[in-house]
Amino acid sequence: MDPVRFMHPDAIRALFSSALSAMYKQEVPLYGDLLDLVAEVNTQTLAAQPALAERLRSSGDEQRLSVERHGAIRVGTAEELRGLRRLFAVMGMSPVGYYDLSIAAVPVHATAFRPIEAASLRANPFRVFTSLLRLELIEDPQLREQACQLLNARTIFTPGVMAFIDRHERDGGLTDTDAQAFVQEALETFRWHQSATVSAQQYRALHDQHRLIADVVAFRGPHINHLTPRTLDIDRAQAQMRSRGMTPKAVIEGPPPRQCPILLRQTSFKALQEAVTFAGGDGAPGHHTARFGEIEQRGAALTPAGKALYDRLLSQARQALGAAPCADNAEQYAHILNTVFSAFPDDYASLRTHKLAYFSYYVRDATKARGTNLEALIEQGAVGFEPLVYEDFLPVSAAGIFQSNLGDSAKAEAMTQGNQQQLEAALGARVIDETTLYAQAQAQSIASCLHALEIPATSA
Ligand code: OOG
Ligand code: NI
Repeated sequence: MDPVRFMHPDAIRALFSSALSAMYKQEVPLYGDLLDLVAEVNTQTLAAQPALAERLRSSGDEQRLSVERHGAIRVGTAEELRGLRRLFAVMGMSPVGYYDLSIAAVPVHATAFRPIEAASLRANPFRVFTSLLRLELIEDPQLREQACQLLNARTIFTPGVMAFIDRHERDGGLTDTDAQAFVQEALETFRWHQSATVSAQQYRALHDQHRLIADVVAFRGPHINHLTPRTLDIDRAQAQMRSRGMTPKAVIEGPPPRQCPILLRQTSFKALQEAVTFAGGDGAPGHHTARFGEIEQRGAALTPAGKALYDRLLSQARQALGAAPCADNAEQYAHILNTVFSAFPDDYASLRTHKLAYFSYYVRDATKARGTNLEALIEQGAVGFEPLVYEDFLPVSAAGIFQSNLGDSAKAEAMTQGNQQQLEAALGARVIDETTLYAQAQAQSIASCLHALEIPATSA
């Protein structure tokens, strides 16, 4: 008998990510325009920078360019979050990192489901930023109770997808046919529902407490709220959004443009106002604002020391600006950010020797190797290094993305402290610490260099 053949989780993830993109393009046609814009900018950038084009070709990143994306959803209960953990596990995605958004008065905390192995990230890096509403932050007890009831009354997973998840957990995988069907069923959880589950009046009450609460509570499921392709030139893409009928958010989140990009820069077109119908006798028409399109440009992953320097400089820049970045001070903010970040070394050699970023090491020329010391091997040209790409998110940037899509007026003080244990209890699992993943990847690359050069691991 033939052994059962399972589809690789990386392949299921690729299938799901492209099916989700197709669905979202249909739901939000402007996202399709964003994809076109990004493809054009990427083509222009590659034509203008042959060295970059060559680097992407040789690393195999060129093909991956058009499939790189992340998405985001927001759920309301522990049960929903736990279900998502099991659903994403089928596609080889694990919860990584803890993000506290209450720092920006958004009543959620979050994790990102993503592949963690280098080979899987290379195969398809699709990730989903997943937020859990913190119901305890709803002040009005009656409204909190009502939200709770609405959430408990809904089921965001189809019976079909649950059956496939069970089968995956029982058998250790899904066959090709099952995987295809699983993807179709899984899409239903992410689909937009034009009819709200609440009356216009209930919607208003939830919305007035916080726009995000209405978005999570008033619908049948956690519709995907954006997808994010990768651009090679985010400044150019941002500048061209308006000519394509998109309203860009005022500033690009993250570090300023640099020779050696670090972490993550992102921007979005602002959420669209969409027609919805409310429950109740007359199915009253109304509107809801939640869904948008985003673009991202990723750079080197930073060590804790590098991240601390980044955080310090970012808050220094914001303090110097004296207000939250917005359309009126965007130019000034860009200027301040550039000036302040001149304190962050901008060449890979310094980033490495100051231990600010993580790197992957590789054998460049084994014939040049003399001795066993890693630094000496690098100097001799025997071993080379390249930055590890940052695969995660940034809390301050995420808060900025949330804010600009919830209406810029929603700026406020931190509501409370993060509570990672609470998120993990809801998730039914610990979140993986992202720093550990980068440190491991770096250590592994060093180990395999030494192995290839036949140097005992203990001597470097
Ligand atoms: C998530 C916002 C965060 C990002 O890229 O930082 C995010 C949301 O609006 O639900 O997606
Ligand atoms: Ni995003």
